[in-house]
Amino acid sequence: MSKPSDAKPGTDERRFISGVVEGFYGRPWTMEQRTELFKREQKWGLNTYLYAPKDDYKHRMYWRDLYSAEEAEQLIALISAAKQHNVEFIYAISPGLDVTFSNPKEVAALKRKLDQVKGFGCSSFSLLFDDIETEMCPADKQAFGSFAHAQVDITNAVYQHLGQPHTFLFCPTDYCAAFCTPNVSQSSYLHTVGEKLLPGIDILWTGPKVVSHRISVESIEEVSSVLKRAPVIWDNIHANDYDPQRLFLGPFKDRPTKLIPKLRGVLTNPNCEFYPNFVAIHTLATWCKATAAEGEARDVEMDDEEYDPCYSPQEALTLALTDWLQEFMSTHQPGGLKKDCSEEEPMQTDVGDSSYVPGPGENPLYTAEPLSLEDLRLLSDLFYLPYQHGLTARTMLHELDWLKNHSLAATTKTDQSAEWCSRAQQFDNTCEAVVQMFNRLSNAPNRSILYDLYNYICDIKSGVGLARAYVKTLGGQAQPSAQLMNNDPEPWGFRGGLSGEFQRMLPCHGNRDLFRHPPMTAVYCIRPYCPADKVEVQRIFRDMQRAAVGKVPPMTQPSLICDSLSAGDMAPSPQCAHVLEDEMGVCGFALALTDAKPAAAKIQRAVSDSVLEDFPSLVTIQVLPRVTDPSPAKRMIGLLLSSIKSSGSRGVFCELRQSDRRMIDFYTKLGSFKPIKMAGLPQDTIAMGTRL
Ligand code: GDL
Repeated sequence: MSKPSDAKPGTDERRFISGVVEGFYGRPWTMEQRTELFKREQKWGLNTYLYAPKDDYKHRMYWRDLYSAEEAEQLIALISAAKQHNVEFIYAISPGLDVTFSNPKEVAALKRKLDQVKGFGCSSFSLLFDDIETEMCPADKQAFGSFAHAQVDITNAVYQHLGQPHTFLFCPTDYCAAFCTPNVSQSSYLHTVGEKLLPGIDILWTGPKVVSHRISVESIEEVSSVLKRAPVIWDNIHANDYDPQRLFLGPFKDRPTKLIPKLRGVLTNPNCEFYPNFVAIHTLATWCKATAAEGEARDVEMDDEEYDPCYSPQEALTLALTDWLQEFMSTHQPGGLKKDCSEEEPMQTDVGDSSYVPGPGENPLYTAEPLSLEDLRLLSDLFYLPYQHGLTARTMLHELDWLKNHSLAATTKTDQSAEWCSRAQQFDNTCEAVVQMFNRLSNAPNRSILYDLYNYICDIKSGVGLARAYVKTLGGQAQPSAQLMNNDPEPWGFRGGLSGEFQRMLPCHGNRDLFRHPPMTAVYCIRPYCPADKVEVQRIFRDMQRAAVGKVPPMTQPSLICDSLSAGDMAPSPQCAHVLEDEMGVCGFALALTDAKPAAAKIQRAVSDSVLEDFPSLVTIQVLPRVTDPSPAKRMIGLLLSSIKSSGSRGVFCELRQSDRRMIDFYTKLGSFKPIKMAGLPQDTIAMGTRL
């Protein structure tokens, strides 16, 4: 057995693997784009590129076929470009569609192919078994105890054949917790892989799901103990190959930096379009560097699970967008304008006749303001992350919803209120900002980025345009145009193609909006709160605080008496706490203290005896916006109030931030809660109470 090929004793033998996996379905990147990627990786401190384009013929479907002389030349150049930029090139192959594991000829074919690539100068390899049929053929069933045994056998053989490369990655078929039967810790597939795969082979893992919303330290500890090694995360957070209308320009997030020492590495499998991946890769690089700040920051014990002292997604995004803005201005790319554009110059730089000066009475040259950082922020907000829209997008959806529900058609009033008009105007301004962003993007000198973004920005411009026109008709400012009313609309009047049509025929459009989930099909469970719920309750509390106040950091908000309950600093009274669950987990809570005094004392708030006489108990309730049905929250508060009453209490009160319109609405609609006067209430907060 030969020694690991490129281990450099005392150097970076086990350096953290960080970089990009080109592992999506669809058109692979070009050699030119990949070389550009290596440059960027080097500049930003990332060290690895995993070559795994699903629809590259010879990576997967025709994995046995050797490369032609011409292809070989290209791969040799690519591998050497990676070396030049200090990026480790890992060549991956996916034989799982049709390999017969037990046939020695198949094993030989695999070795032959990888030997050829080794001959191109590549010294790191990977075998991928994701997205394949799990049923073995009869010959393999006879030869192997299980699918895991078959995969491990061929992987170990190839790894040894190649001389135990320094980096060798294996992608299991069960590559995320959701795929494990019955779960990670009891998966016999993963246990076999963990026990039998040679220790020098690292294992790829996408987290709890294929596209993981969050990846927790606990989940990685669990899988590492089964795999007997720290995994390399194959992160699909920015992958968009599953939906042609989506693109992800938000920051790498919801992976605590505490994960870094628990992982062997992270590779992001980003958007299919090469150029828009600037943010995905740049923010991953910032995240990977977060260990540098480790020492003192790690000592800070933060209660907020989501707060990461070493990494701020918003700051990382700003850094990325600031650099990206420069990139938009660059003309050094295929199809870019030949001439640098300064701010004063017209953007339409027709190289052939740039000296044209319009005469008197003629059209002035078309001019456009240069793209700004704010434009890019807006763009990122509109195309944010798979489980979250950016702030502006959320605000627009929220405002449209409000405008719709509070328009004349929805109320009995005869005139749109001043508030309605001002919010409609604000909505219109944001729509206009989207249009302006589109115009400035279309004029950016870097055409390569623009062309990758074009379909997406056109689509959002149309979507926003429709919403804008609708709000105008609600406000009575515009008559629906002949085009809108027409029975023979233009094709853009029926968007989304056949797939869109199928979606619209399914209940609730067959999907779950990030903004609003279908309420009717959800089943809710209300159960007593237990100490293990503390973390989820804290998360909901923080999420809702952020959503209510936008960008204001939670610590700068005034303290409310009930905060210590929601934040888990004080335990609720026995039998006076419930949580609400739906199929995705805990989605709400209702907590109470039969005696509010200790909670008030904790934040040094003097509540008058007369208030406490009438309302001695304290309640707090929160429900995530995905619960659009108000009845579960009503039931929860009903249960809570009856427990408080049976403890002998005469009344309850709650405190609310003015910004928390949803909860104020909720209590108001209950009818029994009325605003109460309370001395010493912080600014912008109100108190409501009810007798029992
Ligand atoms: C997957 C595929 C990946 C694809 C991604 C997102 C892995 C290991 N495999 O399951 O090729 O791009 O989903 O659609 O993630």
